[in-house]
Amino acid sequence: MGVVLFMVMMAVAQVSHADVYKVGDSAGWTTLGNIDYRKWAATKNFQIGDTIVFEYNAKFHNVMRVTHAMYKSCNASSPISTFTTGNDSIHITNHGHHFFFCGVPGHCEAGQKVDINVLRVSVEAPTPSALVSPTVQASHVPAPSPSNASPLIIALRGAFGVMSFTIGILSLAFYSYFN
Ligand SMILES: [Cu+2]
Repeated sequence: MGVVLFMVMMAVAQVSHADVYKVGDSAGWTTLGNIDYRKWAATKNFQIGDTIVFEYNAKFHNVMRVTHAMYKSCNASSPISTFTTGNDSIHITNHGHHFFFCGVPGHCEAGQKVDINVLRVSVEAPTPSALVSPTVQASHVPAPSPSNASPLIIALRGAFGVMSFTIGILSLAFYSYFN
């Protein structure tokens, strides 16, 4: 059962962290406005499962995924992959650094480069309590008697606000039905 619980927890954690990040936010992927993509990336907590979106005018820019060495030297000669649609979604499937720059001559040098670093350890732990107000969790969810609550349910209630809220409602219904 511990394994099942762990898998459920992982699934919930994964789902709740599938965020979409548009590089440069409203400015997008550009050389205009001297956007500091390093600064942009520094404020994000990229996770596996997230999607990175590069939005740009495909006439003037592209996206190349490159190695660290190529990234540092703005060497566009042999990218790992190249994206050219103007609205490229890159799905993050592994930890570590993901280096991207624009392969149009001069653009990387002008700062059109970004390092998407997916940390091995989550900086920001899942905060399900933020989804359900503590008041609801504390006062509206009745504590089930030991007889009708399995350890799994108790564990899930403790671990995840949303789940515990749902389970709480269910046990409340159970409670009023049988009492
Ligand atoms: Cu460019």
